Amino acid sequence: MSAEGAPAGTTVADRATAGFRQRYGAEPAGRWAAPGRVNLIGEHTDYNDGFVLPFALPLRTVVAAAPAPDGRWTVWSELDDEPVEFGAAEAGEPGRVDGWAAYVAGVVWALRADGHDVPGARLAVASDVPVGSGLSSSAAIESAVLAALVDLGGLDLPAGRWPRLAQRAENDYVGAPTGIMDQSAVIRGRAGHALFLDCRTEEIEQIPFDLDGAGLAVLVIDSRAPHRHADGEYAARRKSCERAAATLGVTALRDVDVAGLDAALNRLDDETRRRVRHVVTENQRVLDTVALLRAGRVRDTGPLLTASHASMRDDFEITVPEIDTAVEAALAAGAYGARMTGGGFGGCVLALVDAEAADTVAAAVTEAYAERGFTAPGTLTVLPAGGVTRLD
Ligand code: GAF
Repeated sequence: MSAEGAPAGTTVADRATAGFRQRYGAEPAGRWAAPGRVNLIGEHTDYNDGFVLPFALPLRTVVAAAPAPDGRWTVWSELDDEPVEFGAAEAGEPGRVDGWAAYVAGVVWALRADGHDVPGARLAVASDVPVGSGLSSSAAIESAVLAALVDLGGLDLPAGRWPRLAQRAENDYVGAPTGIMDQSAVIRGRAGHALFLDCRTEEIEQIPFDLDGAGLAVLVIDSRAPHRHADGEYAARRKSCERAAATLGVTALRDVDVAGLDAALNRLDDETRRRVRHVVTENQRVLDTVALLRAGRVRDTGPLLTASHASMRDDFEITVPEIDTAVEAALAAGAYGARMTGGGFGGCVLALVDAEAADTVAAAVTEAYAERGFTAPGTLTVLPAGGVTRLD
Protein backbone atom coordinates (compact mmCIF):
# COMPACT_ATOMS: atom_id res chain seq x y z
CA MET A 1 0.00 0.00 0.00
CA SER A 2 1.35 3.48 -0.63
CA ALA A 3 0.54 6.80 0.95
CA GLU A 4 -2.32 8.80 -0.43
CA GLY A 5 -0.92 11.91 -2.04
CA ALA A 6 2.26 10.15 -3.23
CA PRO A 7 1.97 9.56 -6.97
CA ALA A 8 2.68 6.02 -8.18
CA GLY A 9 6.33 5.46 -9.03
CA THR A 10 7.66 7.72 -6.30
CA THR A 11 10.42 6.50 -3.99
CA VAL A 12 10.00 5.23 -0.47
CA ALA A 13 11.48 8.53 0.80
CA ASP A 14 8.89 10.47 -1.22
CA ARG A 15 6.14 8.34 0.27
CA ALA A 16 7.36 9.04 3.80
CA THR A 17 7.42 12.78 3.09
CA ALA A 18 3.99 12.74 1.44
CA GLY A 19 2.60 10.79 4.39
CA PHE A 20 4.12 13.27 6.83
CA ARG A 21 2.70 16.30 5.00
CA GLN A 22 -0.71 14.77 4.62
CA ARG A 23 -0.96 13.57 8.19
CA TYR A 24 0.59 16.52 10.00
CA GLY A 25 0.11 19.41 7.52
CA ALA A 26 3.76 20.43 7.88
CA GLU A 27 7.24 19.69 6.55
CA PRO A 28 9.41 17.06 8.27
CA ALA A 29 12.62 18.28 9.91
CA GLY A 30 14.49 15.39 8.30
CA ARG A 31 14.33 11.88 6.88
CA TRP A 32 16.21 8.81 8.04
CA ALA A 33 16.55 5.53 6.15
CA ALA A 34 17.43 2.04 7.38
CA PRO A 35 17.75 -1.10 5.24
CA GLY A 36 16.50 -4.64 5.61
CA ARG A 37 19.13 -7.39 5.74
CA VAL A 38 19.89 -10.90 4.62
CA ASN A 39 22.26 -13.12 6.50
CA LEU A 40 24.88 -14.68 4.24
CA ILE A 41 25.69 -17.32 6.86
CA GLY A 42 25.59 -17.85 10.64
CA GLU A 43 22.01 -18.71 11.64
CA HIS A 44 20.85 -18.94 15.25
CA THR A 45 24.42 -18.30 16.32
CA ASP A 46 23.96 -14.71 17.51
CA TYR A 47 22.16 -15.50 20.78
CA ASN A 48 24.77 -18.20 21.40
CA ASP A 49 27.49 -15.51 21.53
CA GLY A 50 28.72 -16.75 18.14
CA PHE A 51 29.55 -15.41 14.69
CA VAL A 52 27.33 -14.05 11.91
CA LEU A 53 27.93 -12.62 8.44
CA PRO A 54 24.89 -10.61 7.30
CA PHE A 55 24.68 -7.75 4.83
CA ALA A 56 22.33 -4.79 4.43
CA LEU A 57 19.89 -4.72 1.53
CA PRO A 58 19.10 -1.95 -0.93
CA LEU A 59 15.45 -2.11 0.27
CA ARG A 60 14.86 0.52 2.92
CA THR A 61 12.45 1.89 5.49
CA VAL A 62 12.27 5.68 5.65
CA VAL A 63 11.09 7.75 8.59
CA ALA A 64 10.19 11.40 8.07
CA ALA A 65 10.09 13.16 11.42
CA ALA A 66 9.91 16.45 13.29
CA PRO A 67 9.92 17.37 16.98
CA ALA A 68 6.56 17.55 18.78
CA PRO A 69 6.44 20.35 21.34
CA ASP A 70 3.90 18.50 23.53
CA GLY A 71 6.53 15.83 24.28
CA ARG A 72 4.38 12.97 22.94
CA TRP A 73 4.98 10.62 20.02
CA THR A 74 2.67 10.21 17.06
CA VAL A 75 3.54 7.72 14.36
CA TRP A 76 1.82 7.04 11.09
CA SER A 77 2.73 4.20 8.75
CA GLU A 78 1.61 3.56 5.22
CA LEU A 79 0.71 0.04 6.43
CA ASP A 80 -2.10 1.43 8.55
CA ASP A 81 -4.51 4.33 8.00
CA GLU A 82 -4.70 5.28 11.65
CA PRO A 83 -1.71 6.91 13.35
CA VAL A 84 -0.75 5.72 16.81
CA GLU A 85 -0.13 8.25 19.57
CA PHE A 86 1.50 7.60 22.92
CA GLY A 87 3.16 9.43 25.79
CA ALA A 88 5.76 8.68 28.42
CA ALA A 89 3.42 6.39 30.39
CA GLU A 90 2.74 4.05 27.45
CA ALA A 91 6.39 4.15 26.37
CA GLY A 92 7.39 3.40 29.95
CA GLU A 93 5.65 0.06 30.20
CA PRO A 94 6.28 -2.80 27.75
CA GLY A 95 3.06 -4.02 26.17
CA ARG A 96 1.12 -0.73 26.43
CA VAL A 97 1.65 -0.09 22.69
CA ASP A 98 1.26 -3.13 20.45
CA GLY A 99 1.28 -4.06 16.76
CA TRP A 100 3.79 -2.39 14.44
CA ALA A 101 3.90 0.76 16.60
CA ALA A 102 5.42 -1.29 19.45
CA TYR A 103 8.74 -1.17 17.56
CA VAL A 104 8.60 2.63 17.73
CA ALA A 105 7.47 2.79 21.36
CA GLY A 106 10.12 0.18 22.15
CA VAL A 107 12.87 2.45 20.85
CA VAL A 108 11.57 5.35 22.95
CA TRP A 109 11.47 2.96 25.92
CA ALA A 110 15.03 1.70 25.32
CA LEU A 111 16.44 5.21 24.96
CA ARG A 112 14.72 6.39 28.12
CA ALA A 113 15.84 3.28 30.01
CA ASP A 114 19.39 4.17 28.93
CA GLY A 115 18.98 7.58 30.55
CA HIS A 116 18.26 9.78 27.54
CA ASP A 117 15.86 12.66 27.41
CA VAL A 118 13.94 11.56 24.30
CA PRO A 119 12.27 14.36 22.37
CA GLY A 120 8.57 14.07 21.53
CA ALA A 121 8.15 13.61 17.80
CA ARG A 122 5.80 13.17 14.89
CA LEU A 123 6.86 10.42 12.57
CA ALA A 124 5.72 9.03 9.22
CA VAL A 125 6.99 5.64 8.07
CA ALA A 126 7.14 4.19 4.56
CA SER A 127 8.94 0.97 3.68
CA ASP A 128 10.13 -1.12 0.78
CA VAL A 129 11.22 -3.90 3.16
CA PRO A 130 8.47 -6.51 2.98
CA VAL A 131 6.91 -7.32 6.34
CA GLY A 132 6.95 -10.97 7.43
CA SER A 133 9.49 -12.13 4.83
CA GLY A 134 12.37 -12.53 7.25
CA LEU A 135 14.28 -9.53 5.85
CA SER A 136 14.22 -7.66 9.18
CA SER A 137 11.57 -5.05 8.57
CA SER A 138 11.43 -4.77 12.37
CA ALA A 139 15.13 -3.93 12.76
CA ALA A 140 14.75 -1.45 9.88
CA ILE A 141 11.94 0.53 11.55
CA GLU A 142 13.67 0.37 14.95
CA SER A 143 16.93 1.67 13.52
CA ALA A 144 15.42 4.45 11.40
CA VAL A 145 13.36 5.67 14.37
CA LEU A 146 16.38 5.43 16.66
CA ALA A 147 18.49 7.52 14.27
CA ALA A 148 15.70 10.10 13.95
CA LEU A 149 15.23 10.47 17.72
CA VAL A 150 18.98 10.65 18.39
CA ASP A 151 19.33 13.45 15.82
CA LEU A 152 16.17 15.36 16.76
CA GLY A 153 17.10 15.28 20.44
CA GLY A 154 20.83 15.85 19.91
CA LEU A 155 21.37 12.77 22.10
CA ASP A 156 24.87 11.76 23.05
CA LEU A 157 24.80 8.18 21.81
CA PRO A 158 27.60 6.84 19.61
CA ALA A 159 26.36 4.64 16.74
CA GLY A 160 28.36 1.69 18.13
CA ARG A 161 25.78 1.46 20.93
CA TRP A 162 22.72 1.62 18.70
CA PRO A 163 22.42 -2.11 17.87
CA ARG A 164 22.20 -3.13 21.53
CA LEU A 165 19.57 -0.45 22.23
CA ALA A 166 17.46 -1.42 19.22
CA GLN A 167 17.74 -5.06 20.28
CA ARG A 168 16.51 -4.13 23.77
CA ALA A 169 13.49 -2.44 22.22
CA GLU A 170 12.66 -5.71 20.49
CA ASN A 171 13.51 -8.04 23.41
CA ASP A 172 12.13 -6.09 26.32
CA TYR A 173 9.35 -3.93 24.89
CA VAL A 174 8.04 -5.94 21.93
CA GLY A 175 8.86 -9.21 23.69
CA ALA A 176 10.69 -11.06 20.90
CA PRO A 177 13.79 -12.87 22.28
CA THR A 178 16.01 -12.16 19.25
CA GLY A 179 19.79 -11.78 19.14
CA ILE A 180 21.80 -8.79 17.97
CA MET A 181 22.44 -9.74 14.35
CA ASP A 182 19.64 -7.92 12.58
CA GLN A 183 20.08 -4.57 14.27
CA SER A 184 23.86 -4.78 13.73
CA ALA A 185 23.48 -5.47 10.01
CA VAL A 186 20.94 -2.72 9.55
CA ILE A 187 22.94 -0.14 11.51
CA ARG A 188 26.53 -1.07 10.67
CA GLY A 189 26.22 -2.55 7.15
CA ARG A 190 28.46 -1.11 4.45
CA ALA A 191 27.93 -1.16 0.67
CA GLY A 192 29.98 -3.86 -1.05
CA HIS A 193 30.71 -5.64 2.23
CA ALA A 194 29.35 -8.32 4.50
CA LEU A 195 29.49 -7.62 8.22
CA PHE A 196 31.51 -10.15 10.19
CA LEU A 197 30.26 -9.78 13.74
CA ASP A 198 31.43 -11.48 16.89
CA CYS A 199 28.20 -11.39 18.88
CA ARG A 200 30.02 -11.84 22.20
CA THR A 201 32.43 -8.93 21.90
CA GLU A 202 30.42 -6.95 19.31
CA GLU A 203 33.65 -6.52 17.38
CA ILE A 204 33.03 -6.11 13.66
CA GLU A 205 35.03 -6.47 10.51
CA GLN A 206 33.77 -5.28 7.14
CA ILE A 207 34.52 -8.14 4.74
CA PRO A 208 34.69 -7.17 1.05
CA PHE A 209 31.91 -9.06 -0.73
CA ASP A 210 32.50 -8.14 -4.33
CA LEU A 211 29.78 -9.99 -6.18
CA ASP A 212 29.97 -7.75 -9.24
CA GLY A 213 33.71 -8.20 -9.61
CA ALA A 214 33.29 -11.98 -9.50
CA GLY A 215 30.42 -11.94 -12.03
CA LEU A 216 28.11 -13.24 -9.31
CA ALA A 217 24.80 -12.25 -7.78
CA VAL A 218 22.86 -13.13 -4.67
CA LEU A 219 19.35 -14.14 -5.60
CA VAL A 220 16.89 -13.64 -2.75
CA ILE A 221 13.84 -15.87 -2.99
CA ASP A 222 10.85 -14.97 -0.83
CA SER A 223 9.38 -18.38 -0.04
CA ARG A 224 5.93 -16.83 0.62
CA ALA A 225 5.47 -19.68 3.09
CA PRO A 226 3.17 -18.72 5.92
CA HIS A 227 5.21 -18.35 9.12
CA ARG A 228 4.18 -21.46 11.02
CA HIS A 229 4.59 -20.99 14.80
CA ALA A 230 7.78 -19.04 14.10
CA ASP A 231 7.80 -17.08 17.37
CA GLY A 232 7.23 -20.08 19.63
CA GLU A 233 9.71 -22.28 17.76
CA TYR A 234 12.37 -19.55 17.79
CA ALA A 235 12.03 -19.17 21.55
CA ALA A 236 12.12 -22.96 21.96
CA ARG A 237 15.37 -23.22 19.97
CA ARG A 238 16.92 -20.48 22.05
CA LYS A 239 15.91 -22.16 25.31
CA SER A 240 17.25 -25.49 24.12
CA CYS A 241 20.64 -23.88 23.35
CA GLU A 242 20.75 -22.18 26.73
CA ARG A 243 19.89 -25.42 28.52
CA ALA A 244 22.62 -27.23 26.56
CA ALA A 245 25.20 -24.59 27.51
CA ALA A 246 24.22 -25.00 31.18
CA THR A 247 24.53 -28.80 30.96
CA LEU A 248 27.93 -28.46 29.34
CA GLY A 249 29.07 -25.93 31.94
CA VAL A 250 29.87 -23.18 29.41
CA THR A 251 28.68 -19.57 29.24
CA ALA A 252 27.25 -20.06 25.75
CA LEU A 253 27.52 -22.58 22.91
CA ARG A 254 30.14 -20.30 21.39
CA ASP A 255 32.50 -21.88 23.91
CA VAL A 256 32.23 -25.30 22.27
CA ASP A 257 34.31 -25.64 19.12
CA VAL A 258 34.38 -28.29 16.41
CA ALA A 259 37.32 -30.07 18.08
CA GLY A 260 35.35 -30.44 21.31
CA LEU A 261 32.05 -31.25 19.65
CA ASP A 262 32.00 -35.05 19.95
CA ALA A 263 32.82 -34.97 23.65
CA ALA A 264 30.07 -32.38 24.21
CA LEU A 265 27.49 -34.31 22.20
CA ASN A 266 28.03 -37.44 24.30
CA ARG A 267 26.62 -35.60 27.29
CA LEU A 268 23.32 -34.60 25.65
CA ASP A 269 20.01 -36.16 24.67
CA ASP A 270 19.24 -36.84 21.02
CA GLU A 271 17.37 -33.68 20.15
CA THR A 272 19.72 -31.35 22.03
CA ARG A 273 22.64 -33.04 20.31
CA ARG A 274 21.27 -32.00 16.93
CA ARG A 275 20.66 -28.42 18.08
CA VAL A 276 24.18 -28.10 19.47
CA ARG A 277 25.76 -29.68 16.40
CA HIS A 278 24.06 -27.05 14.24
CA VAL A 279 25.30 -24.12 16.30
CA VAL A 280 28.87 -25.36 16.68
CA THR A 281 29.32 -26.32 13.02
CA GLU A 282 27.55 -23.14 11.87
CA ASN A 283 30.03 -20.98 13.80
CA GLN A 284 32.84 -22.81 12.02
CA ARG A 285 31.13 -22.31 8.64
CA VAL A 286 31.02 -18.56 9.28
CA LEU A 287 34.76 -18.52 10.02
CA ASP A 288 35.45 -20.61 6.91
CA THR A 289 33.29 -18.33 4.76
CA VAL A 290 35.09 -15.26 6.06
CA ALA A 291 38.46 -16.87 5.26
CA LEU A 292 37.34 -17.59 1.68
CA LEU A 293 36.00 -14.07 1.18
CA ARG A 294 39.21 -12.57 2.55
CA ALA A 295 41.05 -14.63 -0.08
CA GLY A 296 38.70 -13.31 -2.78
CA ARG A 297 37.23 -16.78 -3.36
CA VAL A 298 33.58 -15.75 -3.41
CA ARG A 299 32.35 -18.62 -5.60
CA ASP A 300 33.93 -21.22 -3.31
CA THR A 301 31.68 -20.18 -0.43
CA GLY A 302 28.76 -21.94 -2.17
CA PRO A 303 29.21 -25.38 -0.54
CA LEU A 304 29.34 -23.77 2.91
CA LEU A 305 26.01 -22.06 2.26
CA THR A 306 24.46 -25.35 1.19
CA ALA A 307 25.94 -27.19 4.20
CA SER A 308 24.44 -24.50 6.43
CA HIS A 309 21.05 -25.19 4.90
CA ALA A 310 21.35 -28.94 5.47
CA SER A 311 22.25 -28.27 9.09
CA MET A 312 19.22 -26.01 9.57
CA ARG A 313 16.99 -28.59 7.91
CA ASP A 314 18.25 -31.76 9.60
CA ASP A 315 19.73 -30.64 12.91
CA PHE A 316 18.09 -27.37 13.90
CA GLU A 317 14.83 -28.35 12.17
CA ILE A 318 13.71 -24.85 11.23
CA THR A 319 12.99 -25.17 7.51
CA VAL A 320 9.65 -25.81 5.79
CA PRO A 321 8.81 -27.56 2.49
CA GLU A 322 8.64 -24.35 0.43
CA ILE A 323 12.09 -23.33 1.69
CA ASP A 324 13.65 -26.74 1.00
CA THR A 325 12.07 -26.77 -2.46
CA ALA A 326 13.55 -23.36 -3.26
CA VAL A 327 17.02 -24.46 -2.15
CA GLU A 328 16.91 -27.75 -4.08
CA ALA A 329 15.59 -26.11 -7.25
CA ALA A 330 18.19 -23.32 -7.11
CA LEU A 331 21.02 -25.85 -6.71
CA ALA A 332 19.66 -28.05 -9.50
CA ALA A 333 19.55 -24.97 -11.75
CA GLY A 334 23.25 -24.27 -11.17
CA ALA A 335 23.48 -22.11 -8.03
CA TYR A 336 26.90 -22.43 -6.32
CA GLY A 337 25.18 -22.60 -2.96
CA ALA A 338 21.80 -21.87 -1.42
CA ARG A 339 20.36 -21.62 2.05
CA MET A 340 17.50 -20.30 4.08
CA THR A 341 18.32 -16.96 5.67
CA GLY A 342 16.83 -15.64 8.91
CA GLY A 343 15.01 -17.18 11.84
CA GLY A 344 13.23 -19.92 9.89
CA PHE A 345 9.79 -21.49 9.46
CA GLY A 346 9.29 -19.42 6.31
CA GLY A 347 11.02 -16.28 5.12
CA CYS A 348 13.65 -16.12 2.39
CA VAL A 349 16.26 -18.28 0.70
CA LEU A 350 19.43 -16.86 -0.78
CA ALA A 351 21.29 -18.43 -3.68
CA LEU A 352 24.77 -17.58 -4.93
CA VAL A 353 24.57 -17.59 -8.73
CA ASP A 354 26.37 -16.38 -11.83
CA ALA A 355 24.91 -12.93 -12.46
CA GLU A 356 23.88 -13.97 -15.94
CA ALA A 357 22.13 -17.10 -14.60
CA ALA A 358 20.00 -15.31 -11.98
CA ASP A 359 16.88 -15.23 -14.16
CA THR A 360 17.21 -18.91 -15.09
CA VAL A 361 17.60 -19.94 -11.46
CA ALA A 362 14.63 -17.78 -10.44
CA ALA A 363 12.52 -19.37 -13.20
CA ALA A 364 13.55 -22.88 -12.09
CA VAL A 365 12.46 -22.15 -8.51
CA THR A 366 9.15 -20.71 -9.73
CA GLU A 367 8.57 -23.83 -11.81
CA ALA A 368 9.38 -26.18 -8.91
CA TYR A 369 6.90 -24.24 -6.77
CA ALA A 370 4.18 -24.55 -9.42
CA GLU A 371 4.75 -28.32 -9.65
CA ARG A 372 4.13 -28.63 -5.91
CA GLY A 373 1.15 -26.27 -5.88
CA PHE A 374 2.86 -23.62 -3.71
CA THR A 375 2.06 -19.90 -3.99
CA ALA A 376 4.57 -18.41 -6.48
CA PRO A 377 7.78 -17.14 -4.80
CA GLY A 378 9.12 -13.60 -5.05
CA THR A 379 12.63 -13.20 -6.47
CA LEU A 380 15.10 -10.35 -6.39
CA THR A 381 18.85 -10.00 -6.97
CA VAL A 382 20.66 -7.85 -4.46
CA LEU A 383 24.05 -6.30 -3.74
CA PRO A 384 25.25 -5.41 -0.23
CA ALA A 385 24.12 -1.86 0.62
CA GLY A 386 24.88 0.68 3.35
CA GLY A 387 23.38 0.86 6.86
CA VAL A 388 21.14 3.41 8.54
CA THR A 389 21.64 6.99 7.41
CA ARG A 390 20.14 10.44 7.52
CA LEU A 391 18.88 11.41 4.07
CA ASP A 392 18.38 15.14 4.61
C1 GAF B 1 16.08 -13.65 13.62
C2 GAF B 1 16.62 -12.95 14.86
F1 GAF B 1 16.09 -11.69 14.96
C3 GAF B 1 18.14 -12.86 14.85
O1 GAF B 1 18.60 -12.31 16.06
C4 GAF B 1 18.77 -14.24 14.59
O2 GAF B 1 18.73 -15.03 15.74
C5 GAF B 1 18.10 -14.93 13.40
O3 GAF B 1 16.69 -14.93 13.51
C6 GAF B 1 18.58 -16.34 13.24
O4 GAF B 1 19.92 -16.34 12.90
O5 GAF B 1 16.34 -12.90 12.49
